[in-house]
Amino acid sequence: MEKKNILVTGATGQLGSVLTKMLQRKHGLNNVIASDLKKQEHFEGLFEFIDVTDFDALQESVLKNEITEIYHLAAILSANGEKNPLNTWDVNMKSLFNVLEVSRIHGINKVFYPSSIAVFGDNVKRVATPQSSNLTPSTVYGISKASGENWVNYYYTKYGLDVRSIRYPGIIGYQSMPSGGTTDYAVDIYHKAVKQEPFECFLEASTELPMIFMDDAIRATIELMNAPSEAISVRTSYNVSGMSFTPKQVFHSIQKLYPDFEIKYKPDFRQDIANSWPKSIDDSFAKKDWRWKPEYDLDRMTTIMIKKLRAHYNAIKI
Ligand code: NAD
Ligand code: AKB
Repeated sequence: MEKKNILVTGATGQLGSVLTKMLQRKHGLNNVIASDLKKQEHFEGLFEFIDVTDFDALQESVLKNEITEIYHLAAILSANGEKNPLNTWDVNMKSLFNVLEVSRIHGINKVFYPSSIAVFGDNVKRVATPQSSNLTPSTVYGISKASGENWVNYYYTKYGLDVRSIRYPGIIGYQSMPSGGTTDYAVDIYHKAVKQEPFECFLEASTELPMIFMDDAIRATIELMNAPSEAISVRTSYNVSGMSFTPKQVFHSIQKLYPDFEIKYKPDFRQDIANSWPKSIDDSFAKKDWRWKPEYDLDRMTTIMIKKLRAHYNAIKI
């Protein structure tokens, strides 16, 4: 296998903490540099504090570590992003430009850039939203991701930089907590069920959104990054689908294991964001180009989430 030195930005986050471990398993502990503004308590492996909006800091790490591949995950997500829109734009775009420029200048082989279902807005078909839709996002986060998709396409077309991207649905996993997103409720609800606490949901019972189990999200990322370049026909960002459900449906799925579990609905500002997003995604390009196929539906995911979180909370004796 070709030797890679991989840099992950935003490696302490919900996705980054799990993806970093997977990359360490595949490429070796000494070939993956995790970076973020903050560090996980018991992090194992190589870690650097890098603010990705600082070009010099990023460049120094790339040169020192002879980086060949970058997974650029650092970002401010949809709900937090609305609290300070100009700062969100600044962080999300500046960090992306720094990654693209450093990659262009120093001949990085491959870059991964995550986009989101947040790129879609009111002007799309809400069910099985097509790959090529009119993007009119409702949040600054979505605007930054839609712009980012065009910029990665620009760097591919103009400079031949091999950037690959997925429009993730809401990611659900037991390994890490989400922060500042609109789909975060779908992780929190499992923690509350296992701790046998009632759950207050910030979305209405019938709000259907596209979601994906962490294992599927990680596998999609690795499969896209391993796909032969000539198979990749989408150089903005691929629609990828896992499952779709409402708060009421995930509640009922959990109730099969916790019949006394209780939920209350108290929608807040995140309801408007969720209302502007698709209910489900058409991922036929990903299926055709790199044979994408999700493995988890709602009930299968629920069984694993509950089993793993029970073990976690038993170990720390709640
Ligand atoms: P997260 O908020 O959990 O983690 C983001 C990380 O980026 C944080 O640890 C934060 O400290 C770091 N960060 C922020 N600003 C930084 C900076 N200037 N320099 C360095 N690090 C900085 O997010 P996540 O859920 O892990 O998402 C990772 C990526 O995947 C993001 O780009 C996000 O837009 C995308 N995505 C996530 C989801 C999801 O449901 N989790 C869905 C769609 C897309
Ligand atoms: C969010 O809710 O902001 C993220 C996303 C779908 O991009 N989870």
